[in-house]
Amino acid sequence: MHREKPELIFFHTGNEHKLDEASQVMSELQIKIRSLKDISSSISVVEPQGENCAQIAHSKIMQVLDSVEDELNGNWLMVEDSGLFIDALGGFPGVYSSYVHSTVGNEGIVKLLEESKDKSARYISSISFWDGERIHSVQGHCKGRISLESRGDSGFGYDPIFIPEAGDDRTFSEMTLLEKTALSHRTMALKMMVEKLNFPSM
Ligand code: ITT
Repeated sequence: MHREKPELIFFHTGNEHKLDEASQVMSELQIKIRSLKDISSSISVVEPQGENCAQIAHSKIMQVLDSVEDELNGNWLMVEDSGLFIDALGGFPGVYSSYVHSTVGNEGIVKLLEESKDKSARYISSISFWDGERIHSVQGHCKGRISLESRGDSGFGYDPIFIPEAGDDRTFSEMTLLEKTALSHRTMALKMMVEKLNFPSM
């Protein structure tokens, strides 16, 4: 299927870092990312429960579309659900990443892993998007490992303790925005979103 490349995509998220990362990645493709809050301030979404990020992202976009489809004027809309999946903890915190981060935080995760030899983990990003006609889903991931020492000031969430496998020994928080987006799960999902519709101009 061939579609025209969109000039603008509205992103429903309460996380400014996700917006910054998506804007940076998509600017290279001449696509603007704008917060959905810019056109609609009263969207009420009940944070969906689900077994995986893809299910959660899908339920979220259905709810958001229900309340804003008329205001989109044919523009695209995206939502993203993401999380950190740690192998030695059976994928925890996974779909609970946001809650776990705001409760026990990075220190709590480090404590759980202190005795474990296996520090491998991955970030997953699931994007559900509306192209004006239908909903599509894509997923990106980024393999890495957990650092027992928290390092760096940039990024957000688990970035101070996440060392991406494709990088050097630095955590995501020790990298610039450009360095993180060159490797991240979110970038992989965003690029798949663009490729999925196989724009003729790309
Ligand atoms: P929205 O749902 O409003 O988009 P959120 O931050 O609540 O924002 P999620 O529900 O998708 O997002 O939760 C994902 C959590 O996983 C996030 O809050 C972080 O704790 C963690 N996470 C996901 N991607 C991350 C990244 O690139 N860097 C650091 N932590 C990340």
